[in-house]
Amino acid sequence: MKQVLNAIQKAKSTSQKQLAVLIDPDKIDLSDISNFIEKVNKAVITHIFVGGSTVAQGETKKVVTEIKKHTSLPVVLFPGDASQITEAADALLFLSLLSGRNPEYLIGQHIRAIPYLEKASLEVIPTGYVLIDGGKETAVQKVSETKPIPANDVRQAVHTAKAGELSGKQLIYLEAGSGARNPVSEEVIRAVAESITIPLIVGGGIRTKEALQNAYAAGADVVVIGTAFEQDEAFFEILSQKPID
Ligand code: 1GP
Repeated sequence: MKQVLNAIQKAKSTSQKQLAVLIDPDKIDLSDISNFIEKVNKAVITHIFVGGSTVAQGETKKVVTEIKKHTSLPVVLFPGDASQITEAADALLFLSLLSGRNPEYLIGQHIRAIPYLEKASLEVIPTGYVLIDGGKETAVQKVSETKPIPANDVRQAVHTAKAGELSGKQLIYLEAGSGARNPVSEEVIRAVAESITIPLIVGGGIRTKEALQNAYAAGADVVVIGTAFEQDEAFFEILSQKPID
């Protein structure tokens, strides 16, 4: 049963916008998780994504297990590599870095993931991951040794996302990179959203309610925010003041 994917597809079909908080296991203390998740539960958040570019072996499982003690929200792995896969989560974004030309992140890590997946009953969601230049070199770039699509190359972004859909991806994740100086532009989001029929996730550098609403208005179905919550937990309250349009 593809429960997490089905729920995202259903939300898209009824124009309900979704919001994921990204937790990087390397940046959160286990002892802070219950407090953090309490705020997540009160905010307008629909998913908890867990992952990072480089996470120590075993840390993701500990963090996911702790998160699950405090929430009923779906916990979705957003892993930088196969070693972050744990069946403690509900689903896995099985990411192919389509903007890059490094075979390790197009298929290599996927093959390495199989021994972990054979042991787990995780929902696996084929996801096309498209990195757009966010104005500074990001961890994804460094780790994957790939270049992002230039921020103004709308055509390349659209063609990459469309190729992902046609090759069977169930989601497209447009990413400016964690802590990006500039989020993905509304022009790129709009053009990509209009060219695909599968749900569109957008993340990287979104730090204000306005930027969040702009991403939704341009066609993002799910927005992912990590840094803004890490740096200022008051952001939860800002988002909770009024329902998201
Ligand atoms: C990173 O898209 C996510 O993969 C979230 O980015 O940390 O900049 O919010 P931020």
